[in-house]
Amino acid sequence: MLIKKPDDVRSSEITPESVYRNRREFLRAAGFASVVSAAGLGASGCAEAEVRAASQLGPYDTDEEQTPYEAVTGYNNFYEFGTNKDEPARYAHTLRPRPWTVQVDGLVRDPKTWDLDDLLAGFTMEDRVYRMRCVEGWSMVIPWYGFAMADLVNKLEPLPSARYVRMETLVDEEQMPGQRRGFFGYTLDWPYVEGLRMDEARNPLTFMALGVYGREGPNQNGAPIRLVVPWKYGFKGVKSIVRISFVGDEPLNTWQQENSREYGFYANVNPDVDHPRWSQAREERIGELFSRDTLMFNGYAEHVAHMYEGMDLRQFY
Ligand SMILES: Nc1nc2c(c(=O)[nH]1)N[C@H]1C(S)=C(S)[C@@H](COP(=O)(O)O)O[C@H]1N2
Ligand SMILES: [Mo]
Repeated sequence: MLIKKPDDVRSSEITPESVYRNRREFLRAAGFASVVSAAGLGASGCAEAEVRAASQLGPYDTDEEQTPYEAVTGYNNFYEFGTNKDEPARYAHTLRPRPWTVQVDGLVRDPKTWDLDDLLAGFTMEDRVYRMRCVEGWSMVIPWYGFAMADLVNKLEPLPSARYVRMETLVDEEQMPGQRRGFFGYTLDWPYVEGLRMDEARNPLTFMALGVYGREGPNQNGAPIRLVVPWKYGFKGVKSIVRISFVGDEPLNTWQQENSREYGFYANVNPDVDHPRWSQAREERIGELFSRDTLMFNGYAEHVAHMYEGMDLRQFY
């Protein structure tokens, strides 16, 4: 699909840096509610970069209004840079997305450590506009830039005994200040880990994103490479991946390890199964005034429901 990249935008459409910075300060000071209203202003034509999709959506793209660039890149979860939504945008500049290596190991034909650019060689980059739903109850529509995870799986040739794929984020206190114990008061057990069943990893919707809005980066969205699984809650989308392991057993993910009563392996978006602290029936779409119903599998049931036939989704949450 076609996306108007920041490069192509007429200069009169672009927010001056100072206005942009002030908007950031404003978002930072006032938190979630103002992200919503600021995004609303953007949508109604306030001067800011109109980096939006043009026509020609592909078969997996949603035609819903895309969340403005500054909310996509200014309101993030990335605990390696702090637990507040504005902190990744403030601190992620210390991450160095190149040179970057990805260790590939486990049940795979050729276990080895790849330079990222060699790993990416031969893939065709594309844009995918997906609904994204965080378990905390907010959602966005994000135009991701990257390639199908199925292409990566095919290139790496897992053995038939591989039933799951496990992915890890970088551990480096120097690049990721949130990993310093006590720096932000609260830390996870690093590295951040996520996993998928092999059929989920090969599903045509599953995407490896290098960036958003038609280009690589920015760091706070998981540069240089992160997972995107639009029918699962946001936390499945492990960022800044340095290791991909093909394994036989279901991997324990970070949030399961943190609190297995609240977070499971599957994490499929399901309005009928509530998180112990948050109802999942409705969601706040960033940029909209009124909440909306959350859809089964985040609206992607036609592409993914068959993978879970016969499974009790209350048990496998
Ligand atoms: N390494 C790492 N990956 C992560 C997280 C994190 O804290 N660390 N947060 C997750 C959560 S909870 C969400 S909602 C998404 C947010 O992605 P975005 O900031 O690009 O919208 O990233 C996921 N990936
Ligand atoms: Mo999330």
